[in-house]
Amino acid sequence: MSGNSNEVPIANIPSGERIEKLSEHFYNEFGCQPDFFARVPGRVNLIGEHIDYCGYPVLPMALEQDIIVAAGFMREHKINLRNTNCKYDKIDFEIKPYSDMIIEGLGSDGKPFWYNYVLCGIKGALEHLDNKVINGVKLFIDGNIPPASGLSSSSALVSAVCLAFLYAQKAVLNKIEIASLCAKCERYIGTQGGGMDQAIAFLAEKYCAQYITWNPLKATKVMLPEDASFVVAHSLAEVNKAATNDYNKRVIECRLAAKILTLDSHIKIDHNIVTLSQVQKLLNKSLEEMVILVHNQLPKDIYVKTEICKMLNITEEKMDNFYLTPNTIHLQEFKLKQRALHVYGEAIRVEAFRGICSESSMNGIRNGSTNGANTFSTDEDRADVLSKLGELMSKSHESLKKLYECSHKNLDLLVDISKKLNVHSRLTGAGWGGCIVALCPKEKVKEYIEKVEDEFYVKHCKIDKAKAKSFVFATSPNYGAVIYTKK
Ligand code: ADP
Ligand code: NG1
Ligand code: MG
Repeated sequence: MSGNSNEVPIANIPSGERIEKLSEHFYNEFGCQPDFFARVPGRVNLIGEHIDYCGYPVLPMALEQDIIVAAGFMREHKINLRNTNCKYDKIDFEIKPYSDMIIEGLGSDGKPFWYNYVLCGIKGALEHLDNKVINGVKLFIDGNIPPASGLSSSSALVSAVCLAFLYAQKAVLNKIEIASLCAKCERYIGTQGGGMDQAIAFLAEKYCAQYITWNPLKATKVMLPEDASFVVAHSLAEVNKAATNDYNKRVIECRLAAKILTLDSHIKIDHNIVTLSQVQKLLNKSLEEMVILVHNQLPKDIYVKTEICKMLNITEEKMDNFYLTPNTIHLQEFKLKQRALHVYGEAIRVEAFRGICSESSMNGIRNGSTNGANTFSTDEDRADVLSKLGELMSKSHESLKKLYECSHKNLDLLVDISKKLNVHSRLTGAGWGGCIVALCPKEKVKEYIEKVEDEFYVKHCKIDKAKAKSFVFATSPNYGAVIYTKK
């Protein structure tokens, strides 16, 4: 690896079947070898769901699964785009100024075209470059992150393309800058994401999760207990987040709750308040006090649009133009109490999770571990740490299911099956389908996976055992984004 540790690392092209096959695809299509590769991983969020866009810290780690883009320079200012998976159409386009790039359109399946995620990455790069392009690019994409499953395949795609395009223009960006740029440009797909996926994509490190904080963006290592293993299991329900308004509706509900919570504060209304964390700061209250405040100030289960406008002293037109997104403008009812209670509760759980990890890591060092990974003096200590972390994950799932209403019956079933096996788990990513992440003692992983295969995939989903194996896997923290090139 080379370069400053703040910059995206540049490494030699690794050998291996995946890169060789991708190069072969590239050669067969374009008649030349790729000049370089950009690799960006997917992620699993351990805890801190739906709170990044409220300004609260989250705790994800990078997966081994990734998007790899093989890239070749081209003199014409064009992009030739291909994918190793033939379900994703070939497409070529001219590079236009970013302000002329309109990213829209849904396929017959109601989802955005796959190349719209690519265009998001290109548009973001062009904006950063102020449209100064040196090279066109041939791009061949190869991905193995289960798509539309809460493991951040979309952000890996947007980020890998943005990184490849910037590298082709010889732009040097540090990890923080490019993570922020990618978070911003993925919003062109239509969802108001918070930035967690792009942050971990660039700031991840092997062997540890990251505690990610915002404004300014920062990642702090979190050493996980050595005996803990994280298992990801797919609910078999895929959901494209830009195809529905569920995600944006939650973002809006949180923003409206934030506005209303400032009303009674006797502090002059600050019109820049957008997030629930800004309100907490403004009111100078603890997270626990914010929970009480929500119960007092947002007592109703449902707030209607006209009522919210009255409370905020704004017209419906102003609400449409300044508060709502194109896909939420028609909404009449909002659940403000439930969403705000989830956010403050989940922020408390993230702090607790991180605290337990760092305390047990300190104990590990005291007990002679050299790398800060957490080892324990007794089996009881170890079981205690894992069960405390696990309980936080179970509570997170309950809150996402009941207060945030973003679970799915298959996710709930996976969580229940796990619970019966004495394993705590929760949905990970945006939800409404996708995956659970389970915390399992290392020595129980094989048995746990085996049982989940039997109980969920074979018995409930009627899938044969051999196929079931592809839907559940144990994972450990992996590297972030990298450029591979010949040196
Ligand atoms: P996720 O939770 O995986 O990020 P999203 O709904 O945000 O789910 O994004 C999923 C979309 O990303 C897919 O519908 C597809 O358009 C795109 N995508 C993901 N992986 C790939 C890939 N390997 N090649 C092309 N497009 C992909
Ligand atoms: P996924 O499930 O990968 O689409 C989304 C958001 C995150 C975060 C989580 C919920 C994007 C790109 N990602 O992730 O920012 O809010 O949901 O915690 O919008
Ligand atoms: Mg996504």
